[in-house]
Formats: sequence, C-alpha cells, structure tokens
Amino acid sequence: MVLEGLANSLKDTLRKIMNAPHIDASLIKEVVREIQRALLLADINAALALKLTKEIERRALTEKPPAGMSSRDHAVRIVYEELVKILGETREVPLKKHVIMMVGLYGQGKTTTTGKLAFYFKKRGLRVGLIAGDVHRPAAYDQLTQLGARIGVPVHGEPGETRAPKIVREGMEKFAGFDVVLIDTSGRHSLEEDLVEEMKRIANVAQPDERFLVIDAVMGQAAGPQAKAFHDAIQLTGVIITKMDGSAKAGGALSAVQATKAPVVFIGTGEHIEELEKFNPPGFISRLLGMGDIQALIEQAQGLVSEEDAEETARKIMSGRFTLKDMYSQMEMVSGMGPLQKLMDMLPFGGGNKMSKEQVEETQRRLKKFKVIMSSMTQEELENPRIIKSPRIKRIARGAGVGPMDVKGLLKHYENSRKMVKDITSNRKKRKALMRAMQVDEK
Ligand SMILES: Nc1nc2c(ncn2[C@@H]2O[C@H](COP(=O)(O)OP(=O)(O)OP(=O)(O)O)[C@@H](O)[C@H]2O)c(=O)[nH]1
Ligand SMILES: [Mg+2]
Repeated sequence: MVLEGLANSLKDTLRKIMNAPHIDASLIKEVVREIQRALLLADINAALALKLTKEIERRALTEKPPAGMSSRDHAVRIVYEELVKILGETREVPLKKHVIMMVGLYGQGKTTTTGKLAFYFKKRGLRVGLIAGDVHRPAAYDQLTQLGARIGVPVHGEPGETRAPKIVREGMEKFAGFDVVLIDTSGRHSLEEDLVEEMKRIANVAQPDERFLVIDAVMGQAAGPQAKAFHDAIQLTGVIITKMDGSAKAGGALSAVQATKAPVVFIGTGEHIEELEKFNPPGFISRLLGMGDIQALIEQAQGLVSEEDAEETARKIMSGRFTLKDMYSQMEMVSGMGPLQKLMDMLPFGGGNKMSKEQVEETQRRLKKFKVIMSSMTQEELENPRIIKSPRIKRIARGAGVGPMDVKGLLKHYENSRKMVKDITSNRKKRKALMRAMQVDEK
C-alpha cells in the first residue's frame, strides 16, 4: 500500500477524534501534534506541515459545524479537506488523439511508465503506438519492444541509430493515423545542457501535446526542485511519480511536486504494467484515511439543510401533509443526522443510530436518481403525487431519461414513506415522543 506509515498514523488520529467523548481545544491540539509528526515522518516539508496543521487547528477551534453535522464529523472533515488542499490541483489527461513525450533522469521509471501508459490508453479503446527514442542506453529498445509485445502495441525503433530526432520523425510518420503516440526518451544523471538540447530537438520534431516528467518517489522532497527545473526547461504538462509503493518518502515527493504547480497526473504503484493510477487528490486522501465514505460526508455537509429548514420540514411532516418534496428533504436530512437524529430513528429512512457506509451510499444513489426524476415533474405532481398515473409516468420517465419502472419505484417509495409517517403522526404516543425528541411545539 502507498504511504502505509502515514496512513496508519492518520487513521489512529481520526479514530481518536471519533472516539472522543467531546471535541475540545486540548484534544484538537493533541491531534494536530500527531498529524504534524506523521507528516514529518512521511518527509513532508516542515514548513508545509506546520502551515497545514496550524490551519487544521484554527478551523477546528473556530468553525462551527453546519447544522446536522456532529462536531466529530466536522473535525474529521477539516482534517480531510486540509490534507486534500496540500496535494493541490490535478488535471485530467484526455482520452483523445495526441502525442505524449516522456522525459526524466536515469532510472526513474520512464520506460516502464511509457509501457503502463500505452496499456492505460489501449484498455480505454485507443490505438496506441510507441516510439523508442532512447538512443543512449543499449537495452532501451529491447525493453520497450518487450513491453509493447506484451500488451499488443507496436513499437518503432532503430537499434544502432544514434539520432533520436530521426527515429522520432520516422515513428511519427508511421503512427500518423494512431490515436496516442508515446515517445520514450533517454535519461541523464542530471539535467545537463545536452539533455535539454535533445529534449528540445525531439519536441520540435514531435510537437507533443503532453510533456510528462517521470520522477521517482524515493527522491522525496528533492523531487520538487527537479520538477521545477524540468518545468522551466521544457514546460511540463504533467508529472508522473513512480515507485509510490516502495518509498516512505512518497508524501514528500508528492507534496513537493504539487507545490511547483506542475501537476501530478499519474502515480506508479508497482512494477506491473497495470500499476498506474490517475492521481486524484480527494480520492487519494480518502483512501489514505481509510474512509471510503468521507466523500459522502463532504457532500452531506455541502447539501445539508439548515436547522430552520429541518424544523420546517419536520413540522410539515407532522402536520400530516407529506409530499414528494418532503420525502426528498427527509432523505437529504438522513445523511445529516445531528439534531434530527431522533426523528430519523423513527422515520422510514433513519433506523439505528448511524447509517452504515453502505446505507449512506445507497441513500445518496437514490437521492441522485430521485432528484432527476423529480426534476421532470410539475409543481402540482410534486405536491400531490397521487395524480401521477400512467400517461404522466411515461412523460416523466421520458423527461428524466429513465424507465417507467424507475418512476414507479419512486412513487412506491413515496407511498411506503407516507404510510409510515402517517402511522407515527396518527399515533398519539409516538407523536408525543417525536415532539419531545424534536423539541418542536405542537401548533
Ligand atoms: N516498485 C516499483 N518499481 C518501478 C515503478 N516504476 C518503475 N519501476 C522500476 O524501476 C526500474 C527502472 O525503470 P525504467 O522504466 O527502466 O526507468 P527509466 O527511467 O526508463 O531508466 P533509464 O532508461 O535507464 O533512464 C525498473 O526496475 C522498474 O521495474 C513503480 O511504480 N514501482
Ligand atoms: Mg528507459
């Protein structure tokens, strides 16, 4: 696993937050100290680690959790968001017709990564050609040819030829009708003048859309200045960090490269051809923290209803009127819990103290679908779903781009919820308990 040490310490820290009886300043300070230690151990730049932890501390001590979010979830969310922030932005490498030139120093993983990328594009249905532009290392051509043969991608090269631009020109002609052309180039011990010259000459011939620097995670923070030097020399469009699997310093390399503004686009996570990942900061941090559902937590916070809205909905529900819109807000609130937890426990979608990860995900999926379906309903239909009969179902389904069964599913869901709500609101005892739990005055 990538960055195992850092992942373990961060997980321990989050567990501490989740298990704390309450969140106070001393807990936050302790947690922040631990995060800082973990970041330093992962070779993250000390100034960056300090800035990050200061920001976590400041936000955790001053920001109020949004209505419906517990202070624990809120603290976890802050840690997550700030970690994502230091990894910064990335960019999507498009799946289109284009030319990619790979550059980098000796032994950083250029040739291996060129093969991995070829496989990546081929798997996505693009026609790929490889050009063996490394004329300095004798075995480079064979290495690329073997890789190409394994994944069924043609390789152009001329063993014995010493002029890389010539090979590249011929390769470009040969692969003119292909979707993606990948050019492997030679490495050097350092970014010397002749390497820069050669890179520029090849770039002149190939006019690559992408110039990717391949850099080894073992470099740690030193990857930052190196990426910057290459960026200054040939305007990188992306950086690929390899050997993320084997280095305790991977965090340092990652954060240092991101700080140079040459975006990390992929990471290499092993020697095998498929061990290449698109780099995605939120996903990367979620996995590091071992919280697959953290994204859901964030979305909840963003889509969370205010406390007033929540009360309004609750009041409406208890007045016996329960429309499709109410059902929707209710489902939205379920993910929020907090002050509404008691209500939710008694309502159809709540159940238990906390929804499991799967339940939250399932609710989110449903919500998305319901939202689409409901957006093609009229106001009248939303307020009074009973009028939705067969012709309307067909129209709504067509408008939402779903099948009639999906619309029927939503209506059935609504009907069940309405019955359960009715059951609660018409039973005096349940209703009283609910009012108390909600601290809503009966009007
Ligand atoms: N564990 C691990 N090993 C990798 C990864 N990427 C590359 N390697 C290994 O790193 C070594 C060097 O890789 P190459 O692809 O030959 O490096 P290069 O930059 O082309 O080297 P030169 O052409 O000599 O400059 C090989 O043994 C690869 O198997 C990775 O993501 N993880
Ligand atoms: Mg090579």
